[in-house]
Amino acid sequence: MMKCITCGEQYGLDEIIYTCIKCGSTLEVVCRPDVSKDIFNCRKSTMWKYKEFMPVDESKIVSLEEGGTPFCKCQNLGDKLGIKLYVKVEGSNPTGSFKDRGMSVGITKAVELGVNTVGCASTGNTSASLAAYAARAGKRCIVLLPSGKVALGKLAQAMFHGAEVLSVNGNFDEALETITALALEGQLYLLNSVNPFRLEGQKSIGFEVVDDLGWKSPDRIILPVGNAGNISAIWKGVKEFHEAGFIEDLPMMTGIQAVGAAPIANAVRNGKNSIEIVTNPETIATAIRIGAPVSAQKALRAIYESNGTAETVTDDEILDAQKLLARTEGIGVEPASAASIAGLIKLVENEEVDKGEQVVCIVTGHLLKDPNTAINACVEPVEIEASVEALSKIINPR
Ligand code: AN7
Repeated sequence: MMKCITCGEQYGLDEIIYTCIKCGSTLEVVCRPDVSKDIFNCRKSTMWKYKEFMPVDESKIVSLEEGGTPFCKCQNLGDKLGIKLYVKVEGSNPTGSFKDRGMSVGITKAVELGVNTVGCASTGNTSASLAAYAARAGKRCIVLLPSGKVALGKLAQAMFHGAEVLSVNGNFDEALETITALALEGQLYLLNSVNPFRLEGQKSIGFEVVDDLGWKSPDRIILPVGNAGNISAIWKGVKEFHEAGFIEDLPMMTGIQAVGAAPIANAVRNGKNSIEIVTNPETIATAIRIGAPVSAQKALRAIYESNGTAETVTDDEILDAQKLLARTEGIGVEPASAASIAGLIKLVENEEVDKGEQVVCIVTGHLLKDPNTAINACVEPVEIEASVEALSKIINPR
């Protein structure tokens, strides 16, 4: 069943509904399979390894083998910061971001429901992912993007996979409001993260982190927060495995936002249980350029219940962290993803993260999602003649 997180009203899993009819709050899927974790042994390393925890019909699964992403120990950066650091590389998913986990479940649900048209508003990655999974399932796909504010790689993906791409004169929040209204008229099935089935897929990040650590929770999970679906999903995942008795402890959920788009971090700083909408969100990390996150309430619960926190970072801090991760660990991520590393650095400096803590940073999207930002951060290659002499002069100047 689905359940309202505020008033507890219950709904069937095959109702097409995005928010509570009684009180307007967000919904979540309740999923409590009675299984042993031994069933996961010997299964292929994709997020469907945990299929008993996914509330869809197994025979209808639409998958590109998402999940099972690298869990890299980062000794260089960890030593530098005085912590034990792991990075979960979500850029290694089929379309290059964590959204694929949510879309696999979301599109499977669309197939179960028998809808013909799916849609989303997006800062880019959601649309790239939806376009690919909709193509695989043979569904018509409509995406609304904030004009001029979507990184090139993501735009290329959405168009190339055959989505009908519309550029909205406005920001992400306005685009989402528009397409939500269309969905409520029944014109398409909405696959933004307000759709609780999206979060069911994304909770598998939490499953994998504790599985990767040998059925132990890390001290802390740090991730970028935009529409606030992912932090809510990961918290749901680790809690489900905790309730199932697979792990004994829970991580402190720590969300990072850009200074210019920080409704959640602002609320946490002031100890508030609700957000104030940011009307003109701005950051170079266009993926998280969001002022009215739909899962704000779930995210705030995750942070408070887990004794976690939230922090803001500047665009310069994001770009510095992006380069640091690329050059000390070889992991290339897009700016929004680097916010998790920038936030970690800040929290270590402020002594909010303790020395020796075991920290997992979720890096959410691949470097090449935003090629312009990457190129702009570098100097152009030196041009030389095609001769050994010219080359050795450059690489070994005397
Ligand atoms: C790389 O694609 O909202 O807090 O429309 O692409 O769950 O929203 C993207 C979000 C972090 C924030 N990192 O996750 C979209 C969109 C990357 C992202 C986030 C996004 P949420």
